Amino acid sequence: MDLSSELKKGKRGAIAKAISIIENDKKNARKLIKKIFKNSGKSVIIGFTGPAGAGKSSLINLTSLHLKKLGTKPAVLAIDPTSHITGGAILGDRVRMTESTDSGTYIRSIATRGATGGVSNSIRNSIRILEYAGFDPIIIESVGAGQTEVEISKIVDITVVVFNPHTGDSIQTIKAGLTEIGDIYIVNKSDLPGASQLFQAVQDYIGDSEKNPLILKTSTKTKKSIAEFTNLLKKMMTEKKKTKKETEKLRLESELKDIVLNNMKEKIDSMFASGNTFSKYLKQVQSKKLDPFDAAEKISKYLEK
Ligand SMILES: Nc1nc2c(ncn2[C@@H]2O[C@H](COP(=O)(O)OP(=O)(O)OP(=O)(O)O)[C@@H](O)[C@H]2O)c(=O)[nH]1
Ligand SMILES: [Mg+2]
Repeated sequence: MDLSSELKKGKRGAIAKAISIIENDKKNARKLIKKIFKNSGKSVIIGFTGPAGAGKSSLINLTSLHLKKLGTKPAVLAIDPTSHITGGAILGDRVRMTESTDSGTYIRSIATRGATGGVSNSIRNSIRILEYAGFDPIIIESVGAGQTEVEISKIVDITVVVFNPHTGDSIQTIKAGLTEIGDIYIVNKSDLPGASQLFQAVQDYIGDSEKNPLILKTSTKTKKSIAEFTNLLKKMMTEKKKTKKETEKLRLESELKDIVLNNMKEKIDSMFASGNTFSKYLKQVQSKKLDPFDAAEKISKYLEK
């Protein structure tokens, strides 16, 4: 049986294989996406982001269980879980997420470091794989920092930002841009001292935000507000479904632009690397036989071929 029909049945082995193809095998990834593209773009994508160790995985674990009880079929993609200091986080994630794994939530770590063709490319297509396998919502966990984060925020429908009172840099992180992206802000580890002050600080920082996001205090230890949070998410999912078709159109527009830009960049890079065309015109410019504008135009014509 071929991979896409195994995927359709939600077979775990097939999902793992398909995502590996997406990550490592450009040619076959393209073939696979061709088969499954048609009905994609319907599942709601929820992003959990925030500083390392804030409790994202623990929260996702409990939330997935609740979401399942509410009749949905969640899957989780953890992005670059080894990218921060503690390392070994993949194992940590597996341990912390075992509960939801046992209940049938699919969890997968994907690396974006060194990924070819852009970070979002592999995330977008991994989402398509999970969607084809019947999952909705698809939860993306990422440590809130840098370019990856910006790219992820273009892909998700609902953004949950998680803070905790134990990271000294929390307020710094709040200032550093996370205030703009959240639909829901979580002050996790509310069982620990400092949670109320942090809650207040978050409220102060995002109080004027246009999105008018919600702020909740949770604890995965005492399970405080977990059910409330999940119900809220479920409600938001229903709302986002209504506009998903339009959102998907815009996303496809930016994806197509990304791919075209990327293809052009590859072409240009390989032209620079191979030397022939570029150095031919460069020499003519350097010997003043050709001006730079004419040379650039000729090079562009060459690239169009
Ligand atoms: N006291 C307390 N500890 C928590 C709570 N939630 C998570 N933790 C602990 O905080 C640590 C980090 O939790 P994770 O869920 O792995 O946090 P994370 O944000 O996914 O971390 P990274 O993926 O490594 O960035 C673990 O030791 C958890 O047991 C909470 O509500 N209260
Ligand atoms: Mg984690």
